[in-house]
Amino acid sequence: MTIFTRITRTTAVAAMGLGLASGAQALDLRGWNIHVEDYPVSIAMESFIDEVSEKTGGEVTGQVYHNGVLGSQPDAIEQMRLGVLDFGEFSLGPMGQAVPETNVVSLPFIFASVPEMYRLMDGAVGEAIGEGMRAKGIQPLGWYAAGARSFYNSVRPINTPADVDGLKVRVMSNDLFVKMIEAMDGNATPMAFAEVYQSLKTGVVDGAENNPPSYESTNHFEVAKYYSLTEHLIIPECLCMSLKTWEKLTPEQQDIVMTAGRASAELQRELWADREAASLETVKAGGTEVNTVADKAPFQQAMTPVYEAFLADNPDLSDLVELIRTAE
Ligand code: BDP
Repeated sequence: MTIFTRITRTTAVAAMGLGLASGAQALDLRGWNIHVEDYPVSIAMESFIDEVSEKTGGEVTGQVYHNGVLGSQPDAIEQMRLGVLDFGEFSLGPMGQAVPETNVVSLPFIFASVPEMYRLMDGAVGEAIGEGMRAKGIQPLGWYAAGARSFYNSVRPINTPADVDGLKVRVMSNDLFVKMIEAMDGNATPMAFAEVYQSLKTGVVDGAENNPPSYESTNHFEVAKYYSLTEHLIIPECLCMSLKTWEKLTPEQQDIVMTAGRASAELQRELWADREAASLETVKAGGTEVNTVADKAPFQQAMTPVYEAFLADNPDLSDLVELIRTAE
């Protein structure tokens, strides 16, 4: 949105006579998003802020800054905790540094399937992780979809853990993902999302891992042609607000924000399913060689040291790990 349209919108709201209730503070929120504008996350975030603006009669408005223009994801998480950013949509992957509970869903193969992830995040597991987030200054508003992440690279298709041996693989910023790659004798490089395309192109890394929409929307498929459906990580994402901003809202505004957050998550999950299928078609048409992995058990077995180290370092999170692993 340009400055001009923003002024026009503010003026229009005032002109409509939707003045502020006495004592209420007008808020114009800044929202962080890493994705391109037509991405499911981006569309759902726009619908969230539109609904908030409409239902609060213009008392709470905002703007979503797409394409990561407000900075990298790890930085944005810190800025949101400080209240410099008001809201954002984050993968729980890079949140582990700030919120230990989120690391549980970054464990490889922790969820048996994407539907199981939705069900558990909408219940006790989401509650427990949400508590951990609030304790660190982040108020969750809705759990968004991100499907399953799989490996892609420019060297060879991956069918067994031995195929990862020796590959230089970009991972999101979290030590767990470094350990995941090292457990298969690959070389892990934590790196900001925005730098991956160039690094693939110049051979700084051989590959990376992500879900089909991110592999496609970033054009990584143009520079890493083998996409192997290992589906090793099912990491939920979160539309969330800085607790500092949340606490500025009246109870009525908080209700509106929470309801809009949940509605936007429903919309995002619907959009996600379509985009995932479309992205796979796009990358195949672009020359990507997609292979399914007949047997995932060797990959799961290779992750034993990752789990052992995690549970040894985080004994207090073992119940949460158990809750997910034993879910029916
Ligand atoms: C995408 C997530 C995004 C991450 C990105 C990454 O939606 O939040 O930043 O992966 O790999 O799937 O960095």
